[in-house]
Amino acid sequence: MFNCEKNTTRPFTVIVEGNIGSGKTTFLDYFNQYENISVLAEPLKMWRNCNGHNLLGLMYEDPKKWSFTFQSYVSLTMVQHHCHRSPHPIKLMERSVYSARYCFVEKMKRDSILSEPATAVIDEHFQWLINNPSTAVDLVVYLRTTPEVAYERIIQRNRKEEKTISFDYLKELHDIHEDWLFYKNLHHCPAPVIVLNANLDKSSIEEEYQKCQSHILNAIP
Ligand code: DCP
Repeated sequence: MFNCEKNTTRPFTVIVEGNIGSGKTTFLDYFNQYENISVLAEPLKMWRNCNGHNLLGLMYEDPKKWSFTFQSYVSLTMVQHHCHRSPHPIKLMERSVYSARYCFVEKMKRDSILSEPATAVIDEHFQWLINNPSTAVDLVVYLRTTPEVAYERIIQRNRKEEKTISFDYLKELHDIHEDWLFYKNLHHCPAPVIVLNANLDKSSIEEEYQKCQSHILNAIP
């Protein structure tokens, strides 16, 4: 068993989930204003530069060749965040080992992008991880968008690696997020889920955030 928080009290841990382009970064930026919250944004920088290699870019360029490498690295960086010793009583994480397996690896498995043996290795690793206390979470915030809105945002932000993302890919990833966190008929939810309407634009989204703000801020007396 590994337990990175050994001898410390585990912070109230919130994972922020939602399709690509659903607004996770904006959500985290908003909660950054609170002094008692540690905000851990996704380690995109690391994914774009693992000892000089842009693994995110490689994964989109040649998914069959690089998806296993990329998802292995995603898993490592997510575990690092799960294990992060928060100086604050509340920790907010962008994504988790759960969405890596239940959404992205799931999609790659369905599309035969990942071979059965590669998926078997990922699954053994994942099962071991989630049986350890460090990956426990207390709340899931699901930023729910339509795939149309998420797609439009991806086009607008124009990340060079993401140019090959098709609407169909995003729609299927959306359906997987929905089945996992909204309909709850795919895999298990690691904690209670709060669903927010993340289709709203920046001018009105903060009002929507209020729906989960007290759950998060009042989690620790
Ligand atoms: N990604 C992936 N596999 C994962 C996690 C992410 O292939 N296990 C990819 C999908 C995106 C990029 O990494 O190309 C970042 O996706 P996220 O949805 O995690 O983050 P965003 O930057 O899209 O978040 P948002 O726009 O909601 O702020």
